[in-house]
Amino acid sequence: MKARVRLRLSAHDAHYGGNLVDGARVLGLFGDVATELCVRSDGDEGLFRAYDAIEFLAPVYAGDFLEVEGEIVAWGATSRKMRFTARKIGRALSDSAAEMLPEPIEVVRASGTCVVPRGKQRIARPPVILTAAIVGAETTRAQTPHLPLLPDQIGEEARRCREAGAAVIHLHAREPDGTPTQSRERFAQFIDAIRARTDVIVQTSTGGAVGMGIAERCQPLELHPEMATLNIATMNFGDDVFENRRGDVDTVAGWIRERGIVAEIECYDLGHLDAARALVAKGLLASPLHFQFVLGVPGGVGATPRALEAMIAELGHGFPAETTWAVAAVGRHQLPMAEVAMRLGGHVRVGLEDNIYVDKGVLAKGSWELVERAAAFARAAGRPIATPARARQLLGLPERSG
Ligand code: KMH
Ligand code: ZN
Repeated sequence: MKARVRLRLSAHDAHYGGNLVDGARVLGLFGDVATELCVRSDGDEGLFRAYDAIEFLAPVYAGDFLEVEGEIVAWGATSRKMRFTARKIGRALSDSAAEMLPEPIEVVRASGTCVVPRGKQRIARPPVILTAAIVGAETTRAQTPHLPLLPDQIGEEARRCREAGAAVIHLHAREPDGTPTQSRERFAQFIDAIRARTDVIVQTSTGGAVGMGIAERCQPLELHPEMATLNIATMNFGDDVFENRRGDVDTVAGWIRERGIVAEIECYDLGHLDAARALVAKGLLASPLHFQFVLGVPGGVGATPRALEAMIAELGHGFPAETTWAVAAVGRHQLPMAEVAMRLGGHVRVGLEDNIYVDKGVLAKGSWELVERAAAFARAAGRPIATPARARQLLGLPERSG
């Protein structure tokens, strides 16, 4: 969420010799922008609690035109962390001459926190969609005895995840001995077991396991699931190569689209957003778009807030405004990055596919335990947890009866 003011500083604003404007004047403008952000986010003016950084980068003079921008970059239950920048976009010359600058000059940069007490929050925070990735293709029973493999185990795991707050189940299939499979029949059994117990959205994988062919991977699409993943580029995947050739990606996107299935676009790196942009341009992806930022796969982008912010920033260029995004971080990054995503306004995926530990050295007793943890983060960030029905609305899926 952003807010912006543009204004011209007058002779009244000059405080020091040589027509120099004091830095406090610009901080006052940051305060105005912060107030607008609080009004937009919470329907309340809020209170500015503290700056944690302020940098004065270039002098400001009477006669300068400033553009001041602020953005909420993280949300707590009552805190709104903000980033500000003031840029000089024009200036007075001599006599009545003036010019607009060909390139803005950044004059002040800051970050700080505003607080809106709970009782004054008049606008509800957006709900968070929790996805549980309960099976995967790589996690093994040798790593964790809690991995579900049989239809009844899958159905029970999905039910427990739903109880813990999950609205979506990201689904892979396995043979009873744990071998990954994309068999249509196996998926049908798993989906039936889930449907018999709960109303979650089932999102089938078209990624399968590394080494599988595209046709093999796409068998679950024949079952017309509500959602399916779309993997967007070839990459190293640990010691393996996860092959997603451009022509194949186009084909899979076309199959998903022609069946009316909602795609979840899996992006493991910054450049994958460019690949997605190209698919939008070709008409192979339709709005509303939903992205999964998979962070921390060896071969993809690292699981850091910095990387995530760069990926979110890409969504502001050439993608529809209603685009949604989620984070699935792998291994020990799963829960910390889930919390970051929640505070940045995103959705979250957790589960044994990506991480088997709930605490350092403590195995999660199931994906549901990781969902419980993610749900607690959501509550701490003041975000309601989307039911499957609400998630269907947010993701542009038709309502489902029964
Ligand atoms: N098993 C990974 C190689 C997806 O589900 O679409 C790919 C994967 C992605 O899990
Ligand atoms: Zn997967």
